[in-house]
Order: sequence, then structure tokens, then C-alpha cells
Amino acid sequence: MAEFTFPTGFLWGSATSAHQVEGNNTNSDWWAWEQAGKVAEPSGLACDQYQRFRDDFDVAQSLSHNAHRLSVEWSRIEPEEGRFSDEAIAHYREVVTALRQRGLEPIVSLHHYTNPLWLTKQGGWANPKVVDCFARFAQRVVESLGDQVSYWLTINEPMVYAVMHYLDGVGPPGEQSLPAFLRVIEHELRAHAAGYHAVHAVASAQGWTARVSLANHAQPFPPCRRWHPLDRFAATLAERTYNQGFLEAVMSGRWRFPGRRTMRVHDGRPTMDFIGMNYYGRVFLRSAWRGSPWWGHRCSTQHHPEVTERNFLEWDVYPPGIRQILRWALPYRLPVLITENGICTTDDRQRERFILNHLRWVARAIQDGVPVIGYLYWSLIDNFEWAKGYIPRFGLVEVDYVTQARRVRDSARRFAEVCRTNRLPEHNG
Ligand code: IFM
Repeated sequence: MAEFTFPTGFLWGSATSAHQVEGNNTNSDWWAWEQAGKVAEPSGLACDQYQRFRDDFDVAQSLSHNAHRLSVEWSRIEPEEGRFSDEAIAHYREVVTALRQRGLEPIVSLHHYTNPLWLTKQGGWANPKVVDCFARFAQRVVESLGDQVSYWLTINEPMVYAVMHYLDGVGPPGEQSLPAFLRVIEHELRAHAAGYHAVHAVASAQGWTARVSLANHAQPFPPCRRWHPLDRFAATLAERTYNQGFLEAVMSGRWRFPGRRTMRVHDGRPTMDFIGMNYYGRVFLRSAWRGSPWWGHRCSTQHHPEVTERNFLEWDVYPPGIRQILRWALPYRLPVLITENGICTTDDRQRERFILNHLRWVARAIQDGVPVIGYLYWSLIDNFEWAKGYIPRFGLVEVDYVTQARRVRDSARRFAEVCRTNRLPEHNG
């Protein structure tokens, strides 16, 4: 591929979430889940970023990033139902101000997997009440930070959240129930729409700019056995429902799930100003008639002939897939922000290859006409990978969890070159 120059104003940076980096997030459902011994290790002090955010943002700035994605922690901001913490809000004002002072565009997620305990006690996302609670929270956050923040993401990976917490049961509340899973998706769609309008109502009353989306986790689902009609059926179903069905519902207000009646989840006005896409790799599906809403289960990548590279957690590494998922956004004619793309690995050269190879396919998607406006690597620093604890290392920057020392990896420097020049060098191969 010849040298490629990204569009002017391209957003370059990385992403994190509150619970995974801040530390001592004691009022959240994930903290309680960890204390109950349900994970490899508890999050504890994490990366202590609640205190060290300025130092970490200095590093991002030194790496030529011009944007940074983070989440604000609902359980800190609203520790009791209807009571907002001035201290937590002041903290996040300092955080977004610190980003701006370093020339980093803040991209703020309102929900990234964790919930305040008072909400969990009332049934969390399975309770329809969450829709109004979330909208009230969104309104309060935007009133407090909206003069500093233009890019908002309501919910991180709504599908993953519903699968992980209500179907696979590997996060709180640990449910494994298809009806609960479907209820949660419906509430996420409604809460996203309510949050979208809440953000815009505040911003327009104040004369602030707001661009609102969510971070949609997109993954191609090839059949495990290409020749097998049932695997192919499962794969097509998953692709339509998981990837495209959710985006369609956000835009049109109609949510279709196989075997269920179509549901109206909002009034039909599109509720996305840009599309946030998270991409990690493919998931191969093998047909199964029980225990999966997609009529298929993930098949192991370990001996799969089409998988040529894996990350530390054995996930497929497949750079061309990023072009594929970006092309899914074409019909919506909206700007697309890659809100996450990353790898956990102990081999930093693999990380460097991962980033450059994915960026080459992003460049192709741009050449295909997808209006990509930015790329955020997951993650700036190593962090708490939920049920897997601290072993997987996703960071551009290594964290020593004993001393909290940071060490910039070589891959981060290589990525910084691209961010600084807004260009991918010529590639022969
Ligand atoms: O760490 C997670 C993040 O919280 C959501 N997206 C995927 C990342 C890697 O698994």
C-alpha cells in the first residue's frame, strides 16, 4: 500500500474506562462482585488513575495524541439515588479540563459496564426504571461538563454488556437468562435514546456543541465450518442481530429479534450523530440449538484453519475485519469514530504490527468512502480486564501494579509517529 494521509483533523488517541483504571471504585456493582470472589483478582487500586490522571494525560500528550476517551463513574457521581456528589463532579471537571489543557479532545462515555449499588439493588438494567435514571444522570453530567466536552457516548458495548452480565453471567448480577438479556437490550435502546435527547436538550439550551453516539461492539461472525448450513445460518443470524440489528434499532426505533415481535424502542428520530465502533476480531460460530440467542456458540480459535494469529486471550486477530465492520456503517452516512481497537499481548512487536495493520485497513475503508473521523487504541495503559483481572496487557504504556510506575512501550512510540504525522508510511507486503 502506498503512503496514506488521514483526513485533516483526524482524532488520534486511546481509550480507558473508569472502573478499569481509577481504583477503589467501592460503590459499584463490579466492586461488590469482586469482593464476593467472582473474578480472577479484584480491581483494588487499579492504575490509581483517580489520582494520577494528569501524569497519564502528560504521557498521552507526549505520544502526540489529540483525543482521549474515558468514562465517568455513575456510582461516584450519584452514590445514592437522586443525590449527586459535588466532589465527584468537581473531580471529573478537573479531568476533562486537564485533557483540554493538553490539547486532547475529551470523548466521554456515560456508562461503561459499572452501576451504582442502589440501582443494582432495584434490578439494574433489567428494571425499566433504569431508562429514566440513566437520562437524569446523563442530564446532570452534561450540565456539569458540557462546556468542556463535545463528544458523548451513552453506553459502551450495549450488546457485550447484556451478554456478559445477563446471559453468560460473568459480571454482576451474574444472570443467565434469555428473557432478562432481551429486557436489558430493550432498556439499553430506550436509555440510549433518552440519554441522547437529554444531552442535546442541555447542550442546545446552553449553546454548547454536542455529538452523541454509543460505542458499538462489532464483530464479523463467520461460520465455524464454512460448508455447514446450520453454522452458516447461525453466523448470518448473529451478524444481523448482534451487529446490524442493534444499529438499525438505534437509528429507526424498531428492534427486531428473531422469533419475537418487532418492538418500538423510541419515536423514530435517529439517535446517533456519529457511529462509535469497537473492533477486536472475528468470532467463529458453530451451530447449537440450545443456550444461545444466536443458535450458535463461539468455536475455539486454537485449531481453526482460518485463524492465523491470536492475542494473549486466544481471540482472533484479523485486521481486514475492521474494514468490513466500517463498511457496515456506509448506509447510515454518518461519521464513524473507532472508539476501541486493541490487543492484549506479551509481545510488544505484535502490538505494533496489530496497530499498523489495522490502520492500513482503516485507510482502505476511508478509500471506500467510509467517513472515519478518528481511531482510539484500547488502551492507553494496562488495566483491569474485568473477570480476567490484570494478566492481559492491552496498554500502550506498561503499568507496574506494585509501584504504579509507567513505562512507555515501543509500540506506543511507533503509533505516536502516525498520530504526529497523520500519515501511514508506504508498506510493501
Ligand atoms: O477492556 C474491554 C473494555 O472494557 C470494553 N471493550 C473491550 C475491552 C477489551 O476486552
